[in-house]
Amino acid sequence: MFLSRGAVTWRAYAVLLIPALASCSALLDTDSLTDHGGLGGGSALPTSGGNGTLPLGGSSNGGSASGSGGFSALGGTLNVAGTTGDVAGKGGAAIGGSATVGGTTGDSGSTGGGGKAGSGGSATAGSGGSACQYYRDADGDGFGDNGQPAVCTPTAGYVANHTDCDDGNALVYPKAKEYCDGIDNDCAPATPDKCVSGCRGVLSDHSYMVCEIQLSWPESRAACVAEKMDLVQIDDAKEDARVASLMGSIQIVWVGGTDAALPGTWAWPDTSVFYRNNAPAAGKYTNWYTGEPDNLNTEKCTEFWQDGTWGSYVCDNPEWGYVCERN
Ligand SMILES: [Ca+2]
Ligand SMILES: [Ca+2]
Ligand SMILES: [Ca+2]
Repeated sequence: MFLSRGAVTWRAYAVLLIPALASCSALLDTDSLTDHGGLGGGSALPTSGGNGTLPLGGSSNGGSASGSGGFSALGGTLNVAGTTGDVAGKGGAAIGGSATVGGTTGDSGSTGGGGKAGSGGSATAGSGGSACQYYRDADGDGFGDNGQPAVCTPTAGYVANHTDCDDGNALVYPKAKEYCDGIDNDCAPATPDKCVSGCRGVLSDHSYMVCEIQLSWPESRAACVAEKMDLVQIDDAKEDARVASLMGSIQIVWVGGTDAALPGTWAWPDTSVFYRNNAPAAGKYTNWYTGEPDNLNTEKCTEFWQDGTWGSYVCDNPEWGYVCERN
C-alpha cells in the first residue's frame, strides 16, 4: 500500500479502528498507517506536514508543507493540499469518498502530483495541482497533449501521459521513427530528419521528400511509401511552382500521375482523375507541355520538368529523381 510509516496516532486509535478496517484489510497495510490523520465520524482534523492521512467516515485536511506519499479516504472526504514548501503534496486516492489532491505554489515545487479517484470516489485538483491524469490524444498515437485539460477517469481518446510534442500528427511522438520529411518526428529537435543519401526532407506547407536518385516510377513510388508518403500530386499552379523550386537542379523528376489503369485517363496516386478525353477533368489543374501526353500506349507515367511542365514517359525507365509528399 501507499500509506507512509508512523504509528503514534494510529496506535491510539487502533483498538477502535480494527473492526472498521476488517472489511478493508485487503486494501490497507495496517503496519504503515500514518501519524497524521483525521479519524472517526465526520470530524476534520487538520494536520500539518506529514505523509499520508487516513480518514474513516470523516474528513481531513492534510499537509501544510511537503506532504507526499499516499492518502486514502474511506467513505469520507479527503482534502490534501500542500501549501508553501519545496514540494507540494502529491499522491492520493479516494475509496468510496472524494479526494481533493493538489498543492499550491511552493518554493520550488508548484503542483500537487495528482491523485486518482478510487472506487466510488472522485478526485479534484487542488489549487496549483492536478489530480487528473488522462490527457487528450487527438492524433491517436498513444501520446497525450499537455496543452489540453486533463480528465480524471479513463476516457476514450485520452491517455495517461502528456508527452506528445505534436498532438496533430500521429507520426510525431517521443522516440517515433524519424522520416525524411522536414519535421521532427521523434520530439528531439536536434535530429529532425533521417534521409538516405541523395534525398532531403522539406516542410513547405506540408512534407515533401526530394531525391536525386535514378529510379523507375514504381521504384520511386515505393521509396515514397517507405517514408509514409506518395509521389507528389500537383493540385494547383502554386504547388507546381513549389515542386519546380524543390527539384532545383535535378533535370527531370517523377511525379504521381499515371494512366496505367485506364489508358488516356490520368489519375494521381489517390486515384483522383485529373485528365481524360484529352482535356483536364473538371476543376483539376494540369500543366502538360505542348503536345503532351504524347504517347498514351507506352508512356503511362508523368514526368516533371524544371520549368514546371509535364510530359508522359515510360514508367519502367529511370528518371533523374523524384518528389514525394505527405498531405
Ligand atoms: Ca497524440
Ligand atoms: Ca503526435
Ligand atoms: Ca523527420
